[in-house]
Amino acid sequence: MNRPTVTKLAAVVVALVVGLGAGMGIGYAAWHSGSMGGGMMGGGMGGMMGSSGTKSRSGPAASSGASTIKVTAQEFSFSPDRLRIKAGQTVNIEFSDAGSMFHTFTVVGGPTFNLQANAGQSISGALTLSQPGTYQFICSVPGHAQAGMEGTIRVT
Ligand SMILES: [Cu+2]
Repeated sequence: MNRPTVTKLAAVVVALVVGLGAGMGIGYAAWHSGSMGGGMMGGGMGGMMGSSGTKSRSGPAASSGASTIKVTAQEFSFSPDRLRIKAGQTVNIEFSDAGSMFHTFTVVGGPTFNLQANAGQSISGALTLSQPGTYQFICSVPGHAQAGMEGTIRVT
């Protein structure tokens, strides 16, 4: 995941080219039906989503009374990209897509937690990480994490 910038750019170009070709339909279907929870995203790496997809959530709905962490996505970064929460504490992640493409906020290696939004949309979900450690979150659109849409959640 942590490649030099030049390689990241190359990866985006490759993803774009592949996405414009045969990858579109297959990648979209694989990504949509695949299980996001276990780790990386199954077989969807070939496609590019463009602006497709709709606002949706996998994981608990926002919890009233929990504190809110706002995370904004754009091409190709998250802001902030370093989050910190307490183990076992439920926080609402308010994910806003301020870019011009479809993006997701997807926790890797933790409980299933995925927020996705088109440009201009925002959506919230309740996130609870009970085990201390450092978790990664990414945009699961193929190529986006490699382009810089990744961050960490420190749980202490
Ligand atoms: Cu993205």
